[in-house]
Amino acid sequence: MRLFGWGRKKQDPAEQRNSEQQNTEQKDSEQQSTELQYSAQPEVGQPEAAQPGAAQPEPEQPAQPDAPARLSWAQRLRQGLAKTSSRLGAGLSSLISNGRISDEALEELEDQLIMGDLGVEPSAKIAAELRRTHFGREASDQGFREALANIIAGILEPVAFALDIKPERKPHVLLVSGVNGAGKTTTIGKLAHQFQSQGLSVMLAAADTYRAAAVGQLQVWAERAGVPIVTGAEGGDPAAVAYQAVERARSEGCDVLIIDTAGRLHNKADLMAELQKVVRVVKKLDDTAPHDTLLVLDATTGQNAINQVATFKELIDVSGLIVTKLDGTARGGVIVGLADRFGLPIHAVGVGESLDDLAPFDPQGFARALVGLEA
Ligand SMILES: Nc1nc2c(ncn2[C@@H]2O[C@H](COP(=O)(O)OP(=O)(O)OP(=O)(O)O)[C@@H](O)[C@H]2O)c(=O)[nH]1
Ligand SMILES: [Mg+2]
Repeated sequence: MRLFGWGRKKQDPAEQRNSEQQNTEQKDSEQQSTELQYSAQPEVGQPEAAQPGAAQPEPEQPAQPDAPARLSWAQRLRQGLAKTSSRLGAGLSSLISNGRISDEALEELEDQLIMGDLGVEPSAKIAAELRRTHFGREASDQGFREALANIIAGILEPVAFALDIKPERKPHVLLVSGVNGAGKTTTIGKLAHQFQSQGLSVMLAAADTYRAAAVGQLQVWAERAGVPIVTGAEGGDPAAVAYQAVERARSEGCDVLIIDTAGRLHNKADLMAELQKVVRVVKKLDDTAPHDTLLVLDATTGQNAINQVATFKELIDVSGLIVTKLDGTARGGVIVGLADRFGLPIHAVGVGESLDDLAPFDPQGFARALVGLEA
């Protein structure tokens, strides 16, 4: 069963990762720094500051039924990308002011794309492709944007894969990783809701035992989505929580188990050891699990998201990405860089803080929104 009921099916993970590895090994070796930098978002409930029993941060309430109609996810994405597209848009309009595409114009475009967080290499590729197809030719503003959107969509299409959930695994295990504040817990709530509404039975596992408020946050999302949750003691062993959760999901015949993990530990080595232990322990019960290892990335961190993928890929066998906060950032162009550099599936994008704010990754829609075109 596929999340959202559409989208291409992911390749066999082993096959996917082999080809992806070949594709990126060279690029990885070119990477200057893969140091893990944490999200720019303020940390919710620092471990030192949190007291047992302290009030849990209250996540935003879902929209009321009688609230004014919310924007569709595509509108929110467009609004979120407006900052990028208006910057690019101004650049694009000046490029074709004399009706033709010049050398200077293409150089300017490349700079605009880099500033739009698409990354140096993809920006150069896009400009080169436009040169090949449009140099010296007459172009209208609309036509030029269409050409640009098509080239960008061409980079994104190979990575747009829906999550392919196999309920017969009972449970299909999703391990969710990412730096602190990336949006893991929120995304898990949204995923649980999506799966539930598709008729799947879902269970959550609160394997972020490091931060005092983390379990409470996941509990709130479990209630909203109406799904059971397995928790452990604060400061307890996250791998033990994951193990119990797989056992319970199995005994209750659950279709999907989603495991939340810590985004920040004392240091990177601890984070690595903890994630790897969770994977090892889950494999004791099912050596094919976790069936998806998702890395959640905060689009507002821009190019740092690239470093996060490189780092997590060293720690765990990342099978796909979910990019959050595209509703409010001028840095959404980073998705193009992620697609170009890693070729990892991008399963979905976060476009807000409510249950319904997880959208399938639509390369055409995204590319058009990025350059300021209607869907
Ligand atoms: N605007 C917007 N905010 C989001 C989105 N996804 C998550 N957030 C917000 O980002 C903040 C951090 O989200 P969490 O889900 O707690 O992040 P996390 O990765 O679990 O963080 P840690 O548990 O600290 O590692 C919260 O305030 C969320 O409401 C999104 O798609 N759009
Ligand atoms: Mg969390």
